[in-house]
Amino acid sequence: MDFAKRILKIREEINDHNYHYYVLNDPIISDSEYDKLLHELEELENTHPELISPDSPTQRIGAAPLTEFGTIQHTIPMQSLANAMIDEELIAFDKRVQKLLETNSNVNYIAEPKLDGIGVELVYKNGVFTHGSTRGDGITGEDITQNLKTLNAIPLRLRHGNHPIPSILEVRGEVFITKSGFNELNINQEKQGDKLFANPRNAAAGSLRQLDSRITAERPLSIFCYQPGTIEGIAFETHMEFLEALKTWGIPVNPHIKNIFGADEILKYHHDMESKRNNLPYDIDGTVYKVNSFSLQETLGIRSRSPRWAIAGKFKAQQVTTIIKNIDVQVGRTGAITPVARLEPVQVGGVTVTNATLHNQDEIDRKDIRIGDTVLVERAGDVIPKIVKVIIDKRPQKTEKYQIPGTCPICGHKVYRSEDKAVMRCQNLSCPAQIKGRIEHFISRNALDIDGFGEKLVEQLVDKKILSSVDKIFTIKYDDLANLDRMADKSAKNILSAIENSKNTTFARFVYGLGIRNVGEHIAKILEKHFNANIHTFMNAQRDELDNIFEIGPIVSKGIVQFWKDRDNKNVVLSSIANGINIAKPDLSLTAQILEGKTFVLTGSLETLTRSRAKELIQKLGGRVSSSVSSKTDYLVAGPGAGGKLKTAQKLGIKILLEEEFLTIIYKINNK
Ligand code: D41
Repeated sequence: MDFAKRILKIREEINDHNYHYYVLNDPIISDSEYDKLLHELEELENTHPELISPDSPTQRIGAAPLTEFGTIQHTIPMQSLANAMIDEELIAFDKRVQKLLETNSNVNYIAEPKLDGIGVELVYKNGVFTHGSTRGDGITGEDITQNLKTLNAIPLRLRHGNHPIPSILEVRGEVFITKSGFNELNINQEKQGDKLFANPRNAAAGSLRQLDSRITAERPLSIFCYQPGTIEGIAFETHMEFLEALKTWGIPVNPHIKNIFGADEILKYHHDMESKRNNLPYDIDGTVYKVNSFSLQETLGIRSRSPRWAIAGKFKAQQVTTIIKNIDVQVGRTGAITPVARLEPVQVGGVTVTNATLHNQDEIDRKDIRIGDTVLVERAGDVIPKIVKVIIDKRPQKTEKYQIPGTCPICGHKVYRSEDKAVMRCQNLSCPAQIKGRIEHFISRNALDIDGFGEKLVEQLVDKKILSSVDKIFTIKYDDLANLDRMADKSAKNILSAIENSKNTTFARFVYGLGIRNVGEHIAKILEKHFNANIHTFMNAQRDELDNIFEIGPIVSKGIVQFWKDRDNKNVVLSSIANGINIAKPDLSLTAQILEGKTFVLTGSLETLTRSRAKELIQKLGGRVSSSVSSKTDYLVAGPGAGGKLKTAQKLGIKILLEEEFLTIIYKINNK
């Protein structure tokens, strides 16, 4: 058999099936048959790696994870859309277009559903997909080529239809997740103990933002394209011709797009789509109307950031009334207390809602929400709807104003309200609702940095009640670990030795690890200096002393005092010390504040230092480390793989240091 021929044949078949599925919306084989073809191709390519080509369907997945996204300039800015909230504004849009075009006849528009997804741009050079980016600020987007390649809906090579292949094709579209794909994704997230997505749009955004495209590949993403960018090698007269050409090239276009004339048909399309919206397999939040003729589009032009030839008609948020059966209080992983209304189940926009978030006490007071009230709820794309207002006429007799309890519903400790925010918080280090998150933070890289102690291990140890607070980490015994599922003798010993090593730590790491509200790494370092690494004086510090520390404001100091008011938090620290935590005095040889006032950004990979160690060194020398480059940056330390940040720094004329140069500075100071 001729392997080369067979490989080409299967690739073509797979591409054909993608075309039938995503463009024609009419699949001709089952998912399992499709998988079989892909599998056969993989095997053939494995045995003949010299025949692999970059546009083979097997090459969608498996690219190495990135450390950050690069940036891509859009050759033509991605504009915004003006919005019409009510019918009259759609009519006014059509009147304006007629007036500007000096015509009384019905204008030809293309009507499109407005997908609630993530705007992207795809670039094809001579028919080959080369780049893909997010919308960003419309001028510069993030380079998400690797992630977009994983979408079967995006052809890696354009099909030869009845239009020639342009030498350059930039096309814009909306990446989305279907409602059913979203539900399945959330079921999986829940199974794995991961955070649930609030709506399909967030799920699509989160999936496209993965640095590891192998995660993106597992998400049920799809795309519909709707707008040209730069096109070279072929010209179109109308928007509809362009959309038709996209389909012949194998690029998906929404099947509900329609050719229409005049304001009456705009309104009819808008109302039709609004009534269909709940039956569509994906979320739409309105409709879009574009003047069909490209030359008329040009005549109309652009005003500030949106074209005069297009408008979006927004749907009204979907509202219904129901009754609040009860109000519960939930404690998040960071201790935030959120009141949740339990509703009489009701259908809104095709989904059943049973809960609504009440945000905080201020929101409850402002709307005077009470148990037993009949309320108007609104679903704006989110699964968790909002309460718009109380229908006061329907309020039963003898209701009471609702007040969030003053103690945590999980651990019973007092809850606090931060000065700047309306949110109440439980600050108990050992609150069962927060303990997993607190432990994960405590052992994380920039805190105690315990190697090999992953999320799954924390989960098992908390569930088995071996860990009920962070100090218990230091009393873990070999048997505690060895008895866990899939724990090898060697791993158990490694973890114990990592725990042992972590006991020699610094004040700043330890205090940061405690997760005191608003005490990040930088503040922890300031506290270390001020208290000369004495944790006991820190635990007993009063408001006025903290307030007087330079760079520490009232919100931070209030949070600290509240944290230590809880005796159990002090006990956790004392027990950690009793179990061997040793807090080192700051390293005086490095305290020359030679980098005082200098801001550093680190990018790319460093070869002799870990990022957190580099950060520590800079901070010890009085410098600051920031995560993004701006005109305030003094130095960019760039290692291999540096991308967007390096470019920005070069543009801004910021001093760039290679790792070696950076180390020389540190080394010199260290030897003074
Ligand atoms: O479906 C959409 N979300 C959609 C968005 C669409 N069908 N067409 C669009 N057309 C444009 C113009 C006319 C400005 C090129 C858009 C958007 N813009 C858009 N979406 C978000 C910002 C801009």
